[in-house]
Amino acid sequence: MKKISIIGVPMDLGQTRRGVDMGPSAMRYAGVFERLERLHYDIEDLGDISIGRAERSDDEGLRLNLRNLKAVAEANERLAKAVDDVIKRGRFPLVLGGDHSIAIGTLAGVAKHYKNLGVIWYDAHGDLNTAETSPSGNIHGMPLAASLGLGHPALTNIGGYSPKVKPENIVLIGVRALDEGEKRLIREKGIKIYTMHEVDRLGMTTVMEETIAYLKGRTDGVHLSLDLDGLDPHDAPGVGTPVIGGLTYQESHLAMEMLAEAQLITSAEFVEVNPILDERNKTASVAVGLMGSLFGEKLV
Ligand code: 5AB
Ligand code: MN
Ligand code: MN
Ligand code: MN
Repeated sequence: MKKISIIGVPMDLGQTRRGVDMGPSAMRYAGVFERLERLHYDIEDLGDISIGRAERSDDEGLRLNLRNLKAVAEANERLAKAVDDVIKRGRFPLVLGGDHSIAIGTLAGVAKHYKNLGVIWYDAHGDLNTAETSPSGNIHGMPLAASLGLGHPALTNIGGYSPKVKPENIVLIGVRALDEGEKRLIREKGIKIYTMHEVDRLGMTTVMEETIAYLKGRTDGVHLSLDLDGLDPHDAPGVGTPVIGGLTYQESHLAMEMLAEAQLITSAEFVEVNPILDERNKTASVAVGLMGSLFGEKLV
């Protein structure tokens, strides 16, 4: 029986919209624990990682184009440790965000347990910026680059090692908003990507069949990093950086169901839920529903 440990990460320092720190509470309120318990998992909730506070004048971070660098790095070190402990205890880490900068810490905790960790990045964005290419200085746009070993050492060396993941072990799904530097990086490193164009042309069934076949052959564990803004804002309005033309609720459930069937995923995080921007906790509920499908919930 799968044993799941929930870790909340009330992080909002990786971007500038307040409220995403309440994401873990919103997903708990939407019933994540009960939902998975009903599927007969051994489930525990470890509570929240402490985040610290933004420095009043974050001069260093702003000079580097890395807003709140110190606080983000410190929280990610704590998260990496917590995730590492969960895996050492033979349990599945389920991380609830918080903004996407926390993927740096999650991956730092996960990747040391695998020789060839795969990553599915389900997101409207590539999150492949560094301070040099970022138009915003927001670290939530940088976690995948940092995990590849690109960017400031305070981010790339979380957990005391780098890189966490190889470019050929990554699959991006749902992408529809990339900065120029990110496009260059994807081309240079040959990162596998299903933009909305490919999802529309091939259909989600083929996208997931190909993704699963691709990762099954080359990885010994796969982390799912699901940014709720990968979904269309119609289905997931409570996110800080919505982009029109996204993945539907149905496509997303299908993707999770196919991952469940393939028994591919060994760790997961659901990020960027912002209850202040949401409609009656809709986005948190959608997130919890997707977790249900990921963990094997069936309609009949
Ligand atoms: B998210 C943008 N590329 O770097 C940047 O929500 C947006 O974790 C990043 O995917 C969005 O600021 C980060 C313009
Ligand atoms: Mn995003
Ligand atoms: Mn993201
Ligand atoms: Mn976002």
